[in-house]
Amino acid sequence: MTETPKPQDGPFDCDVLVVGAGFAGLYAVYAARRLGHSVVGIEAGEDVGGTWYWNRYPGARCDVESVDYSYSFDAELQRDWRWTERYATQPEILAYARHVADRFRLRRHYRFNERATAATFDETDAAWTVELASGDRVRARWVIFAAGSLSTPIKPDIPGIDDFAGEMLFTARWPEEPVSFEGKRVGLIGTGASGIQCTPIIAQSAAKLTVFQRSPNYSVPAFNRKIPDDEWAEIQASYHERRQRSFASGGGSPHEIDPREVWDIDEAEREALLEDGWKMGGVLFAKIFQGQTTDKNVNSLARDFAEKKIRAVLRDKSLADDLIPTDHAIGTKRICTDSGYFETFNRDNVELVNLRRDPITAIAESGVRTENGMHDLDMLIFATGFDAMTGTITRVDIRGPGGQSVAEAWSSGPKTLLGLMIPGFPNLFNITGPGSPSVLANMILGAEQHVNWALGLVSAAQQHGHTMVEARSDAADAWTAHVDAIAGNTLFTQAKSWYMGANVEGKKRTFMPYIGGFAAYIRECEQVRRDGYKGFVFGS
Ligand code: N01
Repeated sequence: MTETPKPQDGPFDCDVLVVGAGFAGLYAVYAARRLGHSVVGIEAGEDVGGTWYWNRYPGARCDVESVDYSYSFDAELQRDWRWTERYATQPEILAYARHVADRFRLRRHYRFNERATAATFDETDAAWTVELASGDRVRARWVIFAAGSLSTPIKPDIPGIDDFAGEMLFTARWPEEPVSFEGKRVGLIGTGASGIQCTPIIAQSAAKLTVFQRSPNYSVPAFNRKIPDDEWAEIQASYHERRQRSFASGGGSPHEIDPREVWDIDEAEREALLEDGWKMGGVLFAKIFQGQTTDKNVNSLARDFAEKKIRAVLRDKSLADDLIPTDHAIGTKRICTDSGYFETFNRDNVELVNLRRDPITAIAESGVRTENGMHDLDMLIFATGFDAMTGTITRVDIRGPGGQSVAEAWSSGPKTLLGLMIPGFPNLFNITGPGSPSVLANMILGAEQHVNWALGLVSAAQQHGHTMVEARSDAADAWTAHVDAIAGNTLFTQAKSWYMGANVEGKKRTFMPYIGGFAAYIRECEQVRRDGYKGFVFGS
């Protein structure tokens, strides 16, 4: 069994190549090895952690509760790792990823500081040859691409961006060494989840923080807190059942929407449910009533409630008008999870620049120039998002036997079967990609399910003496149309979100994740398996 990949002149062989050492990649290495495959992993970062390795900006925290946003595959790991807070911070999640890597001895499979740049499939011996940035190559029969859904940050195309003479930082590539804001005039461009999480922390010590906002976002407080021992004991006692509920849920955590028709609930109780939902914190506020993201009237209940909450913390009414979204139904862009975001704008050292009224014209040596004037800065931070879901895989020049690249195959939008395989690209599995619940569900449980299902397909192929599996084009068409149709019944397609590819110039507008729910997706996958992997073609 190949365990420790060694740099060498020629390509080295393995059964399974895993791209990425985030939670999906680590699990893929673990699970493939457990099945007896020889496994090689490559990872662009210096160490494991993926998203949580790169996004180490101050205030970074998960918006899924720690006890749910963690692996379920090993009961002892689940028992031994003690989460300290309801929503874990980036350092704690990174420490967890490192613990998992140590505990299951996963690092030895990996080459770190290494990136896949291209891959070609040789049909004669049914293997991928993957080119690495170092110049080395890996040959693998199966490739599990687990490089993340939000892993290609966008550097905005603002004139003069490289002229800025002060410190320039990206939340998605935050340095490991401490960054001081003390006494500095800091500018922040971007008010998505990343910008919203770091704003309050920067404001605490910066001389001045200028937040450049193009689109306001809904954000719900995290109501974060320590997990006391008695609560931890209760969680431990019912962890198995909690996991079962997560796998049977819409979003991969043990929370479900009230089953009643909303208009059958009287107003006082609706208000109480909204208050409870608000106190649940973060994204869970999108899951209070049936129809909340499909019916504008139901959505307005949550929207009006959120607006009242935001207005209540802001002293200046015109600031509230600027900070409250008016362009999308609440929850149709990912609701942010904050710790004191709106309150921060009550501080004297914080200024909001509404770019819809006063757009950026250029970045200069000394700061950001908007139509109304110059904002002099010592530090400029970009929290400007990602080429989500398709950006990372399409940047690798992966070419199937027909010679077409993934980027070319997806030029009019991603096409997949179950989100896992792309027609024309045999033996390649994409984890939490478009066509899967991906970012709409708990990413760790999603990754476990994907990897298990993909490796099940590999085992099925092997049992029958096959060396190749591919998604049939018509089956992928049907799945993609199904993914599209479900999204079309919701309000999500009306928001200019990264789910829709709307944040990237020229990207095809299509709702990328499967929005039918985590449990429904698992049922679909299981049905396909029971039907003898219907829609997949085996070959040798
Ligand atoms: O990125 P975003 P993010 N000039 O795309 C603005 C997850 N996440 O990193 O909306 C000015 O949401 C852009 O403006 P607009 C989570 O799933 C989770 O914050 O295009 N502004 C927007 O405000 C999240 O949804 C957590 O008008 C420009 C911002 O940059 C996803 O990652 C924490 C601009 C980008 O927001 C992405 O979040 C962090 C320009 N040229 C992230 N270009 C948790 O809490 C872009 N913008 C777990």
